[in-house]
Amino acid sequence: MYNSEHVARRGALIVLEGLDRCGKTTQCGRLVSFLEGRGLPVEAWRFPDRNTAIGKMISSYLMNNTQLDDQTIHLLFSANRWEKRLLMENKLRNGTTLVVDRYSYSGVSFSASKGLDVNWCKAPEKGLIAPDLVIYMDISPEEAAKRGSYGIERYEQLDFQKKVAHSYQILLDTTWKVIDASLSLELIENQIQELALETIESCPKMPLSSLWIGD
Ligand code: DGP
Repeated sequence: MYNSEHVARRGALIVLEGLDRCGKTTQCGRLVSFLEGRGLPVEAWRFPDRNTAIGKMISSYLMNNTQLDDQTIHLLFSANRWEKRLLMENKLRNGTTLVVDRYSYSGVSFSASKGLDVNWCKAPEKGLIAPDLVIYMDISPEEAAKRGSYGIERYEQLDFQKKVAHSYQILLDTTWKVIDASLSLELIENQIQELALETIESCPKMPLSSLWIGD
């Protein structure tokens, strides 16, 4: 007879999303330090993962060193998540919480902003592990752009970021937690900590599930 008490606690899949310069990367780092400080098993992840062979192709594209058509780069970003899916599942099942800087929502939002169909963009993401918590760090594209000049990477342009902001709104659902990314670092950090702790506490009762199956 299946007894849930005998199942080891699993880790939580926590994803931070938002426009370039919204502060995600800083907040991911702070959250990981906070959880480590509490003695919780946690790892910082990010997509794209530029260390793999696919990730290097993506990085070269982002740096404008190679040209690829929109569909091809979309599928490479997706493949970069798929090549990490099994490792991700193993870590979560072994009790490690993963704090992930960008996930499939970036995949769909950035590609849809180039004019690709949203459902076409979602298709290759279907079956990846569904996050337990998606935090959207909400900032206007204009304010994000003021935070320091954009670098040389392909998508770091105000007009394009405006389109990405619009695409995120299409994906946003009631399960997402939206945080005002114009608040102070500390206020944002506190809100994220609270959401993460609640999720880590409650998610072991829920099985891992798949993203966008049935959509
Ligand atoms: P980052 O390493 O988080 O700065 O991301 C690099 C850039 O790539 C950033 O402009 C966001 C974009 N990006 C991240 N994930 C995806 C994705 O899956 N698809 C597309 N098209 N762009 C993405």
